[in-house]
Amino acid sequence: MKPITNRRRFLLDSLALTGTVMLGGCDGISRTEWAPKVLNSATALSRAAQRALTGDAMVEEFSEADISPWFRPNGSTDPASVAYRALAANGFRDYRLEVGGLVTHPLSLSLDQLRLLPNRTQITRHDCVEGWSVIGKWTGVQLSRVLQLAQPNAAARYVVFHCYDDGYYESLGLDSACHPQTLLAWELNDKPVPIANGAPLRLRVPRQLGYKMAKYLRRIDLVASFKDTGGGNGGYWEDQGYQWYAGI
Ligand SMILES: Nc1nc2c(c(=O)[nH]1)N[C@H]1C(S)=C(S)[C@@H](COP(=O)(O)O)O[C@H]1N2
Ligand SMILES: [Mo]
Repeated sequence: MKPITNRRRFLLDSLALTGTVMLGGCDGISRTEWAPKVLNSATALSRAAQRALTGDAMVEEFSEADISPWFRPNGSTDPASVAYRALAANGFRDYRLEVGGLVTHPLSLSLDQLRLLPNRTQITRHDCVEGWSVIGKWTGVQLSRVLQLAQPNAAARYVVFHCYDDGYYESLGLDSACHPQTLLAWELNDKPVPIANGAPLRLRVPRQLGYKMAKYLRRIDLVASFKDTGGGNGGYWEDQGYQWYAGI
């Protein structure tokens, strides 16, 4: 057991982790929930087919020897927004992840606070829809842990991820959001996530295609529907016609 230092206690208190009973979050999510009505039937079908085959299965995790020498960056690799440039110039010390929408406890989490939550490290394969794959080692916190703190209310069905490269966004159903391999990651291959790969914090959801894994996370919103976000299809690439679930 690590001693609880004053700093650690301060960070924990400011998360309201002490003296609160954590219920809800991912605990109440039905594992048999049917594909939501907002999906077009082709997407709903492929999602149902995927679930029939894999259920809540974990994707394969690899060994250190399998790690790709270079984790090929794709899409945005250096966001130009004023807000992002300011954060990067200061080594992301002022970074906060905002968690809001349909939650009982909106959160504003520093990287130090996120690191105090239980960590998970996983070596997984990243599959881009363009047809290439890379294997990397990611460390972060399970998204389910953060949702437990925020306490989504009963109307919440989806988690929407907003990014610092303005215009990019993504969404997951609560089932994917609560999967044990779904992480908010701050380390790639034992180092802080490089800017090219989504610094300081990016989503990892290795059962789904690369474009689901939003980089440069700015804000996470719990919503009942994503039809009023962006083009209404649940993500930047989905708005160009790509599948929403995008299972691998
Ligand atoms: N914010 C943001 N997230 C993003 C993208 C992007 O352009 N912006 N590209 C996506 C795509 S298509 C892929 S394959 C992966 C690439 O992650 P990488 O740069 O770490 O390889 O990030 C995804 N997440
Ligand atoms: Mo991709």
